[in-house]
Amino acid sequence: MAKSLLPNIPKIEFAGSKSREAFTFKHYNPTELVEGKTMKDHLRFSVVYWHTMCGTGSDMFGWGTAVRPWEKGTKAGSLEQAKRRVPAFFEICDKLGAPFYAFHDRDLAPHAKTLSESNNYLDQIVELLKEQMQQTGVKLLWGTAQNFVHPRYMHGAATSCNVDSFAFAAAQVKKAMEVTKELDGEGYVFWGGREGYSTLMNTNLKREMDHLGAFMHMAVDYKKKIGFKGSFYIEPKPKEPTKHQYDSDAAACLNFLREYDLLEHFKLNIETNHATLAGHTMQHELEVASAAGALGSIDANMGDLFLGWDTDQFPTDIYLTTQCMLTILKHGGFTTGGTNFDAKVRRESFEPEDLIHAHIAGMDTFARGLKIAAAIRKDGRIDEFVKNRYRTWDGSLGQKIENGKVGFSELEKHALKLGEVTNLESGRQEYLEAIFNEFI
Ligand code: XLS
Ligand code: NI
Ligand code: NI
Repeated sequence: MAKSLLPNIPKIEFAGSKSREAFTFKHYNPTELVEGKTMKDHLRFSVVYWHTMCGTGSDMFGWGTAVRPWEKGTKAGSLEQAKRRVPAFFEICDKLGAPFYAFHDRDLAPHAKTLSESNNYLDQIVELLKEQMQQTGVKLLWGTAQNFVHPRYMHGAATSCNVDSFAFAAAQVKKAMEVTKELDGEGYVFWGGREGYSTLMNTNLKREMDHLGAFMHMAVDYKKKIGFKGSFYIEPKPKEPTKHQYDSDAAACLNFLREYDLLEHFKLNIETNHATLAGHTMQHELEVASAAGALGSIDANMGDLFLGWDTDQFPTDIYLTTQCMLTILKHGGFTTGGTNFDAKVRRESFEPEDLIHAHIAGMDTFARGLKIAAAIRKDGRIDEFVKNRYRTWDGSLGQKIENGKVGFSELEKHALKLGEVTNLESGRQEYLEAIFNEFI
């Protein structure tokens, strides 16, 4: 056994809601059955490499604050630093009992001077990942390419005005897909961090969207070519870093996928803070994705509604996680997707143990959300109300409309006969909100 890099952190076990021990789960009990399936299989928790290993706590106004003993003596941005992070990361996943993780190519291994050298760095880290995955049993939920940090992507990657940047992005995604396949990843994510614009003055929107469509088709072709069986996801986000991103929300992504004939190849990876930046609730985005049969995975975090940017906080709001789990359960649960903590500790939470507290908080909050959602479903009053609310549609007229058997003329005849609509009923929002609260 290698030496522990977090010697003060025990293996985190379920201790029940009465426990006062910090390093225990109060609600996440991986083997507990909910609706006939274990919590572990429902939630499919995943730890992200980028925030967890590479987050320094720096912001626009201040240097990094994070203390990471495993990096001691290494140079920032060096391959040696990247290598030191690997065992620390898997120790964290292992101690949390998180079954999955996710990465960007360039947060595993640093940028090098040339593409082939960068690929070589990545290959060296992939070997270490394989060893750790083997030892711990932690699996890869998804991989992705970081096509937004380097200056070559200043105008975008797949939507750059410069064709060489497009080619570079393609090469990077190609390699990231190969690596994801090599590590048996269950999915691959596309998040277009710079696929948008900062002003329309200099932008040919139509041409950029066409290029993005072409890029995605190339990715689909390459997926087939290498026999990668995982799911492809697009992750919507409306802005930041650009003023407007083309994948702005679930509806915009679905329209893009339909317009470019890509819908059958992609699902969505929905992130809470991105939903709120788009002016939607997380549950709205999940419902839109689910309605199109495209709910794939979630980036579990939450934002601060007083701040206008992606604060990527750990999800600790029980209302939020209950709403998420209600929609996810209704959708039939995850298949290749999971609950991926795309979240970072606050700048002031600078100690290694804060990474553990943060994940315990997120995992317990989702476990509670799952249990509460299951209880609300079992109670059935809310579902029954919704079903009943539409019951006029179950009558002969409603059925004719739903089956495309009538048009405006027949409906006019019906309306003339009615004189007025006299059977309207209350929406009972406050009553339903009170029922929801009974279970919180
Ligand atoms: C950034 C995104 C990013 C994606 C993966 O806001 O959430 O981290 O999840 O590229
Ligand atoms: Ni994300
Ligand atoms: Ni984000």
